[in-house]
Amino acid sequence: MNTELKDIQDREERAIKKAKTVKELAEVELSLFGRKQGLLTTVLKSLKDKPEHERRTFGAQANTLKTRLTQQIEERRAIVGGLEEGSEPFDLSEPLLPIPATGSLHPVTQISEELEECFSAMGFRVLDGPELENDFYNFEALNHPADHPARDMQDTFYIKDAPALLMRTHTSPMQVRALRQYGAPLAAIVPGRCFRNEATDARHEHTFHQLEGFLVDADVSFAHLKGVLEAVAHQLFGEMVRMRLRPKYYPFVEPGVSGEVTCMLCEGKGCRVCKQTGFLEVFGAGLIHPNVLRAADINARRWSGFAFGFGLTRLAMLKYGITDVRLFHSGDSDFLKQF
Ligand code: FA5
Repeated sequence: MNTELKDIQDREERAIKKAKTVKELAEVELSLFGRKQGLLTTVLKSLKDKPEHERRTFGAQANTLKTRLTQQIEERRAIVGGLEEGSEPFDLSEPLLPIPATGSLHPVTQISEELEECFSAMGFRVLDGPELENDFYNFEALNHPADHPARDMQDTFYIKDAPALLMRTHTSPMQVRALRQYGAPLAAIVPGRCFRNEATDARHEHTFHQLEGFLVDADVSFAHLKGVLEAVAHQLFGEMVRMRLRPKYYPFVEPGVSGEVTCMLCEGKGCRVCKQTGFLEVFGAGLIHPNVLRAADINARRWSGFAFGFGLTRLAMLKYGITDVRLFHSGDSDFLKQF
């Protein structure tokens, strides 16, 4: 390489490496390629004065150098480009700043875990069941034959081209599935997601969580059911909470009740959420209908049982003072950060 070009290469490569900011780099670039006084511009302009035999080699070398230096400037600009003027280049060995606090469990998961612990201590096993159910387990086996008007109380989402499949409307199908699998005696709870075709409001969502519980044994009575539910209500909300049971029709229990606890949002005074009653319905319950035991291949003369279904989402509303159920699935991080 021509010595003049070699000198420019060595000196300018050092200048490019030394540049710590975009501004310094722009100065090097200008000194090299500036239109009027740029070093390489002047060299290339001087080509025409060179003798014919030198012009070709010198021109080729000068152009190669121009490409090489332009490329190095671009590479250096990518490195220093993101940095503030005057700041040091990125130091990979620098220790990390403290990482902001990680997330927390969703309030429904928290209440579900609390209940799982409470029921496990009473000897219930914890089971899981399918969210995509079939008509038999969701309705038929639970004493809702086809065309039974009680099906209208739980409309849901059906699967196109598979009319027997539906999104489960409650966790009760697991009563039959579990009894078929494990037989009697059995005590189990099943927390899980349920779906209903609802006109949503402050208390109703199309997707919500329930926690099913059932116990099948010899001579199970309504008193056992009441005792277990009261123990759970006190564990969750304290000894002061009042629970009331009112008759309610469910085809799969006989007798059936709706269970309500003091509305914590208004402390029993009456509000929008409890519809001014001072109580909020949080579960359905009753003694398991013999037809359900038979559908689960259990001898209904020998065994009896109780079952209940808690609205987990409603419990979380009560416990944490949440006034609108639609917040749970809103994805609002300000809401979630509070738990
Ligand atoms: C049932 O779903 C019955 N499977 C419960 C049951 C189990 C009764 C075992 C008897 C024996 P119900 O439709 O009432 O019942 O719902 C139970 C609870 O789920 C309600 O008390 C309520 O807290 C909650 N729930 C029901 N629908 C919704 C909804 N759309 N949004 C939020 N929570 C709901």
